[in-house]
Amino acid sequence: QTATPNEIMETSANNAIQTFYEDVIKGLTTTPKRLNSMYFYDAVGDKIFQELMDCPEYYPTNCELEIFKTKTAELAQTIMGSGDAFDLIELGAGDATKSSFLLKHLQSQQVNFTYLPIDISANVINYLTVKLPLTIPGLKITGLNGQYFDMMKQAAALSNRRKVVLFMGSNIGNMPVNEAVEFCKVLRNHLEHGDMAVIGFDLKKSPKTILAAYNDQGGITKRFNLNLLHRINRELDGNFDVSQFDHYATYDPETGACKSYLISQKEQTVTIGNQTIYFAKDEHIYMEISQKFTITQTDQMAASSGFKPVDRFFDIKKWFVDAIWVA
Ligand code: AVI
Repeated sequence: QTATPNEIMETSANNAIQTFYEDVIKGLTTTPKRLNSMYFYDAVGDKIFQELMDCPEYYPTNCELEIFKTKTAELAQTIMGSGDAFDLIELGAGDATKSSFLLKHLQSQQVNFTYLPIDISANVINYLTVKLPLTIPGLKITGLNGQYFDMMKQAAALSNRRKVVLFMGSNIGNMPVNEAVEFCKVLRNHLEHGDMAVIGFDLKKSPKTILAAYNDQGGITKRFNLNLLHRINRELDGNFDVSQFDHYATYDPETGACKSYLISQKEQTVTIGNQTIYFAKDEHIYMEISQKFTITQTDQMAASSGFKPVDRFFDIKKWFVDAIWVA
């Protein structure tokens, strides 16, 4: 018997919940406790992240937006290479606010390219495939809904044109450095010689500026972190008393690691499904790393994953870089 589309959707939703549950239990039963920041982004988390991007202390979004707004022509020139038709793939496209500046420019110059946004959210892909051709008439777009590398395989199967991959927003900083190198190696393995990657890195700067961005006065980052506990309550039958956890952010200027934690305000137990988790007073849950880089480190990362750095674009303050690598 073949499954109906509804049954297939239900099964994959159940699998996602099961994986979420297993990851949460595994993370909260190891020492020190940890949760994976990729689970920040449910519908509520997406909204809080939007608020965060608009808050005065959170600078990375504005810096990269400035690069895409003011260096559009140079960026376009670099990625166009010899001018042959190419595929522009964006990993984790979101609402494509920043990349839209590049897309508009390429379209206005009648460059022959297809935009392939990849996102884990079907909503995002549906929205982009409807909205972008309205705001950028004539844009060729093929949305791909799924995991990055599964979708890159699909993109390779769709055409043998040269590929340019955008991986922006300093998303690479949410992996520990060794995992980020592994990620870039896998990315390289999904590309052909001559393909390109445009990678957004948040750079080392005044530790106070960095810490303020991850410990904003309005408490948006705190809500962003605590939302994961609410999400566990909502989706995994948890009973976190969220008011008994506080947000704590650190930045280490030596390593460039900005880390956030939730701290248990008292001795307490929490149940999630049929598991009981004990928290000592002041015990922490490690939530997220947002790694900051030097230019030398970005070049080293390119070299150790099989890319050659060929160009870079900075914002005016040099707080952020979009590095251009060739495979
Ligand atoms: C998505 N990512 C690059 C953000 C960052 O800056 O690490 C997520 C974030 N976490 C706290 N504030 C923003």
